[in-house]
Amino acid sequence: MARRALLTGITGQDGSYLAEHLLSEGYEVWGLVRGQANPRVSRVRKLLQDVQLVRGDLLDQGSLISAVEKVQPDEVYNLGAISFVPMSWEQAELTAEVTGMGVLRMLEAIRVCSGITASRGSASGQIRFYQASSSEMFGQVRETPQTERTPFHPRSPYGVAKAYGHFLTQNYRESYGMYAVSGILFNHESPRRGAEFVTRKVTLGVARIKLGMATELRLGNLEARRDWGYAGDFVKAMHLMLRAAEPEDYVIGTGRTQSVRELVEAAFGAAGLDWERYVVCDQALHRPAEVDLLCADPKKARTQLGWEPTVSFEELVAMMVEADLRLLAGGGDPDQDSSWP
Ligand code: NDP
Ligand code: GDR
Repeated sequence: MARRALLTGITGQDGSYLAEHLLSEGYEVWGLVRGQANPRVSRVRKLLQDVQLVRGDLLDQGSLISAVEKVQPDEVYNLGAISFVPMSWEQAELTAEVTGMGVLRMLEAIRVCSGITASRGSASGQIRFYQASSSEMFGQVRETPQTERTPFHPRSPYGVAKAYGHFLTQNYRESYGMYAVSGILFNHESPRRGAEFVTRKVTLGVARIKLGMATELRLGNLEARRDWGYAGDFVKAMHLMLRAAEPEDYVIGTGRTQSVRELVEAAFGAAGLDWERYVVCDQALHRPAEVDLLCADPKKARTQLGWEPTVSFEELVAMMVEADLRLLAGGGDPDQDSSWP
């Protein structure tokens, strides 16, 4: 029988790539969708015809229990979150509820549906759980590069909520013997990345300027450094983690770090433009507390899971610029567009 996976966050970037990967591995894939008329569902239906949908919300415990009961998954991937860091200062409580408490609700849904208690652990056939943890938990980093053992110092309500979900996942593993793991993923991008994140904002900005649709691009802190990889590579690591013999947490990143300034240079360069003529630095886009530097040490994932990134930073930027030039030249609207490349 095909293994069955339930994904929260199916309408997001990672949900789409992970669903494609699991389908290619012969899985039956279910996606949790919220809202009575969620506009992003049509995008999922168009791209992923073989994914089945079930209604539910990370804010609603009963809906998660119903979804797990209905789907009877072998694996649950919790990708759903409020994931845009600046929004977590504006709506800190909602971020705590969705990004933090949502993890508790999903773990409880699995525990209740599996009949697991403190005295009665789960036997074979248990549901395996993946939590989308984040390098934002490292925040003001204590060492570089960051490993599975680097202490956390989150710098945003988002990072704090992710740290809660991370420790809770470890705690359910230790308390109940659940197969529950966290992937501490560094930034990963693609032509399906939300337009609010800096890589996509830059590649869309480049495409608009190149096509004569804009004359400038306003950005915040150009000095921040990130370890940027390709989302299509990173979702494969999620799956490898859930298929490993032992439940363990892993850092997933490329091991290279670039500044936002270098990202901008690469993206404008890929379109034959000089970035200094177009980029405007806007103090209003700086964050109340910044994460200055992230760089992964993915050695554990390489040695234990055999995972390696396949797309370089330069290839990723070129891929995104090309996709956005195609999208906008074809009359597509990145905010409305229902066709994902
Ligand atoms: P996106 O922002 O693209 O997707 C977020 C998803 O969460 C959407 O499908 C959204 O659904 C869903 N969601 C939001 N609120 C709720 C809710 N109340 N109940 C159920 N679902 C909800 O994120 P990514 O795909 O980029 O990231 C996936 C996960 O990985 C997130 O948890 C993110 O925090 C984490 N992460 C991402 C990294 C990255 O670089 N991309 C790095 C490290 C961690 P809807 O359409 O209904 O809004
Ligand atoms: P991040 O991604 O906060 O790392 O979180 P984002 O792309 O938003 O920011 C990266 C860096 O770029 C700087 N920056 C800008 N950022 C945005 N969005 N817009 C701008 O105009 C701009 N100018 C400069 C930021 O200050 C920051 O330093 C992402 C999300 O996917 C999280 O959910 C995930 O957990 C982490 O990556 C790992």
